[in-house]
Parts: sequence; C-alpha cells; structure tokens
Amino acid sequence: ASADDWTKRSIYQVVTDRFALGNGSSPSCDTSQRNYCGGNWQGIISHLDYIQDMGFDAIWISPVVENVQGTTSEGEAYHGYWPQNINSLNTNFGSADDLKSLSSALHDKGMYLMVDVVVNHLVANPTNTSSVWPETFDYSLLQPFGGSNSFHTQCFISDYNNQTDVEQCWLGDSGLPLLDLDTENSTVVDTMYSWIKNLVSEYSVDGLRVDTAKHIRQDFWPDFASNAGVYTVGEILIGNVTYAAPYTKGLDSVLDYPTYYAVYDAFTNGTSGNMSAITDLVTQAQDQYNHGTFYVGSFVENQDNPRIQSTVTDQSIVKNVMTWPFINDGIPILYYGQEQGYQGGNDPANREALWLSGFNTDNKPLVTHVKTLNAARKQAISYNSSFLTTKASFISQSSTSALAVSKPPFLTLLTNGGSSSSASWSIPSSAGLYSGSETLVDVLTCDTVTTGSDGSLSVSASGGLPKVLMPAEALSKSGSLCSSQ
Ligand code: ABC
Ligand code: CA
Repeated sequence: ASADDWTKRSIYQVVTDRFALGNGSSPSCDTSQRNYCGGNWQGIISHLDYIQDMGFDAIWISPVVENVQGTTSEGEAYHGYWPQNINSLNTNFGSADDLKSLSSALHDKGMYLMVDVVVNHLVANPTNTSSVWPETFDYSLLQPFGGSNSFHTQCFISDYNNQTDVEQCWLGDSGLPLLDLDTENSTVVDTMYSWIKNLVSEYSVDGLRVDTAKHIRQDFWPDFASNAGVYTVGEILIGNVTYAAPYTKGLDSVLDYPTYYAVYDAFTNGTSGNMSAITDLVTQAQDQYNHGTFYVGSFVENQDNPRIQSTVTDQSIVKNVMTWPFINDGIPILYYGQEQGYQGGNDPANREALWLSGFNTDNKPLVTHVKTLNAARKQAISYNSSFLTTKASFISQSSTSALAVSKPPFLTLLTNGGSSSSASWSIPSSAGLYSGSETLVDVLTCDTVTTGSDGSLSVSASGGLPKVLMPAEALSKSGSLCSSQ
C-alpha cells in the first residue's frame, strides 16, 4: 500500500512478544527480566477483533526475523531488534505459515500489516570478550553475511554530532555489540535490497517501520524504498526537524519524534509545560519535510520511551495527550497498552504484557476515548475530501495552557491544566472558520457549543478535558458519533 493509502488509516503498535499468546494462556511476565514472555503471531490473530473494535485498521508488529538465541548481557531478544539470520523467522513468534496467516487474517478484515525492519545491524553474542575484533564473533551465525568484511570496523558510537560516527560505528556496547553492517559495500547493499523485496512479497506486507534509519547513509534509502514498494516510515530518533527532514526524501516519511518530544514536555510539566513549542515544531515539520507532515507517523508512546502515565496520571491530561495523534496531520499510531492505562517507565518497564489486562474493554475510559477518536477521524475523512491534504493550523490563545488546532472539520481544544483546572479558548471571527450561530459538537462528550453571530467562538470548561469539535452538519450522516445530533 502507498503512503496515500496509509494516510486514511490508524495504526495499533504491538510488541509481538507482549501482546497475546495463540493458546489463550496468560503467563506472568516480569518486564525487568528482559525475557521472552510468549506472545506470538497466532496470539495477534486471535485478538484482531480487540484491535479493530477500537477502530484501528492497521497494526505494526515487532521485527520478524530470527534473532540472537538464548540470553545476552541484556537479556533475550524478545523485542526482535537483534537480528541474526535475516532469511529465517523468529520461531518464538511462530512459523512462516503463522506469519502468512496473520497477514491474510488482517487483509480479510480490511486491515494493513506494517512490519518493523532492521537493516543497520546484526547481533551475535561475543564468543570471547578478551579477544580483539574481528575475532570476537562467530560470523557463521550472521546470515547471509558470514564474514567480518560485511561489517564496519568495530567502534562504538561516541559522538552523536559526528554523522560518520553515527552511520559507521556501532550501537550497543562491549557487553552486547550490534554489529554494524557495511552499508557502503555493494554486496551488502544488494543483499538488503533483495531481502526487503522478498520479505514484502512473501508475507504480503503493506508497510514498513524502518529501524535505526539515521544510522545508515541517506542515499541508501531511496533504492531500499523502491525495492520495498510499500509505505516506509523511518525511525530518526531526534528532537530536531532539520536533522530529520532529508530522510523524508528517501523514505516516505519519518516517525514524528520532534513533535513527540514537544507534546510530551508540554503535557507532563503541569501548566509550565510549553504548549507553543508544539506549534513551533509542527510548523517547522510542515515546512521542511517532503510531503509536509501528511505521511509522518504520529505517536505519543512507543517501546523506547516511558509511558505517559509513568509521569502523569491525571486522566484529563492523559486524554489530552492521547488526542494529539488523531487530530493532527500525520498517521495516528497507538502503542499497545496505552488504552488499558499502562504506566511502565523506561525500557524495559514499558513493555508490559497486554494479556494481563484480560483484553477487557468494559469500564475502560481510555478504550472509549480511542474508539471515539478513531471514529471521529474516519468521519472527518469522509465528510471533508480535503481533510487529509489540509495542513493543521494553530489559533493563538491568550492562556499559555491552551492550544487550539484547526484541521477542518476538526477544531481541537487542548489544555495541560489537569482535572482540577478550568480552561478557556477563544477563536476570533478573523480565523474564518465558522459562520454565525453555527452549532458545533464536542464528539468526546456530545455536548454542543454555538458560535457567535460573527462566527467567533468562546469556550470555557472545567475539568481539563480535551474537546474535539465538529460542525453538527458534519455528523448528521454519521451512524455512531453523537447520533442524536
Ligand atoms: C538496551 C537496554 C536498555 C538500554 C539501551 C541503551 O540498551 O535494554 O535498557 O537503555 C533494542 C531494544 C532495546 C535495547 C537496544 C540495544 O536494542 O529494543 O531494549 O536497549 O541493544 C531502535 C528501536 C529500539 C531498538 C533498536 C536497536 C533501535 O526502536 O527498540 O533497541 O535495533 C538510539 C538509536 C535508535 C534506537 C535507540 C534505542 O537508540 O538512534 O534507533 N531505537 C539520543 C540519540 C538517539 C538514540 C537515543 C537513545 O539517544 O540521538 O540516536 O537512539 O540512546 C532527544 C534528542 C535525541 C536523543 C533523545 C534521547 O533526546 O534530540 O538526540 O536521542 O531530545
Ligand atoms: Ca550503521
């Protein structure tokens, strides 16, 4: 599927080992042990209804290839980011038939499959830590490369401001080095290009999340992307738009890390959080990224960062943050477990087993919240044929705790004040959003507000909840959202 196809979708990210077991069992899972807990592709198949019922129509799964076996100085490869043989699958997650079954089960439900892929490195346990590189590894394990000359000379990344270091030195450390592939070597490059082409076709993959993209030279990516032939979104882990921007030329887009940091900071520091930084970062990204921000992956949690609720548990704030990915320009991504209120901190604590929630959706306000947001975005797409190609814009507010984002038919009002605060937003008639005496519905509560005779709008509220306003007219033909409107 193309980037344009993906813009209509929303993505549920799972850590395959931590989502569900195919046999329906619910073993304990101590995240601090960094071991496999048993989740697999059959488990995902069994719980696609849970995902689809919340309104998601795509999933992103952990890397699928065979990883380093057994234990390492940092535990087992349960997350899938330590590839060892790219031509076999990780049998902890299932067989080739299981992965094909997952792909076809998704497609039968009209859903897409995004696979996480690692191209930057392979991993083997050091055989003898006292020996000197390249003798330190059994290269026969690293397939299909099988020799030290397929890798950059060992050195660990020490200076993130030196791009050659970032690209050609190694991630990890001497306890568990991530052997950095020599992606300047044409044999290595050709192997990776044909590997990705084959992976996508063999398992009917619809899109790729490209791990460690900033650790490979930029001009590696255009041919990688064309061999993939599907939507590619790169992980450029950085808070800086200018650094990330060039990667949106070789790949379709990037995970929207710069905005993520701004959103995280704005909502986890009480009312001193800087809301206007969100406006700045989004505007920069809209200006600098190829295709603006339409193809970015928009997220507020993932497997590498502490969950929002490890920092802030005020449910009004949590709902504000969770609203963000659904109302801005990018493709929304929800990290599994956020809907269940999970609170894990830094890696590895943020990789809790979802089965421990029982997949329960009753009396789960965040599940309801996500469901409404997905439904509202679907309705916005069908009501306004230019929704997906209209840039989000910001209407400046006098309160530093308030943010107003317009992306017609959405007007989203956010606040970092929390549940005991009151907030107010005002939209001047000069914003040109509304005509006089128009009825708008907050789809999160189904409450209505009415614009003034000049089309201006003032809203005050207590309780610190977000508001997603849509013109009543935009809802009139919708089955599920505030259906009495
Ligand atoms: C292991 C341990 C962890 C430990 C970590 C250092 O090592 O388990 O406890 O904290 C996988 C596993 C991890 C494992 C690693 C290493 O492998 O999931 O559990 O961590 O063995 C991707 C994936 C990630 C995966 C890998 C490896 C890569 O999403 O899940 O990790 O395939 C760098 C990479 C990035 C990578 C990330 C983990 O490390 O660039 O691709 N993620 C700065 C650098 C970033 C760097 C980041 C973290 O630090 O610029 O390049 O990411 O080290 C912003 C700044 C940024 C700054 C951030 C922190 O702050 O703008 O520049 O990022 O404001
Ligand atoms: Ca590299």
